[in-house]
Amino acid sequence: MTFKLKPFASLACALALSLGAASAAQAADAHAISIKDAWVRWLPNNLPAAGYATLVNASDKPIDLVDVSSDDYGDAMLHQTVSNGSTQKMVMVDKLTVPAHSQVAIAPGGYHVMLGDPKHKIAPGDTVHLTLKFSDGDTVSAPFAVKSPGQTK
Ligand SMILES: [Cu+2]
Repeated sequence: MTFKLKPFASLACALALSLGAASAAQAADAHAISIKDAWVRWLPNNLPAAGYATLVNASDKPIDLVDVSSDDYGDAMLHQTVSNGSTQKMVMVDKLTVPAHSQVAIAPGGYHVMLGDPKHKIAPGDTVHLTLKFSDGDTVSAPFAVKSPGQTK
């Protein structure tokens, strides 16, 4: 197909390819960070849901998760559950660092993405999308499977 292009077109094409190669290392898996096992624990009565996932950093630099948003929820923010003796509370988290060549679990008992103000009816069995923004400038949108309250992973 390339040989059908006029010479200037194939030159432009080759140039685009070589420019693209510069970012190809970062784009080896499309993103330095990949998102695994993403799910949402749905709660009835319009209670906020909680999003969970494992963030895998394939790069050789630490990368921070710096923002979460969703087209499906008006509110999406990273929280951490912390224990104060016998009580637990949630605190806001500004960023979550995923070490180089490592992974971090956003999992029950630790971190969660608090999801409130659903923009449409959401129920177990649905799929919602969260957009995660990282300190390397990358933005990753991932499907999250909506599960019933009894699910733990
Ligand atoms: Cu929370």
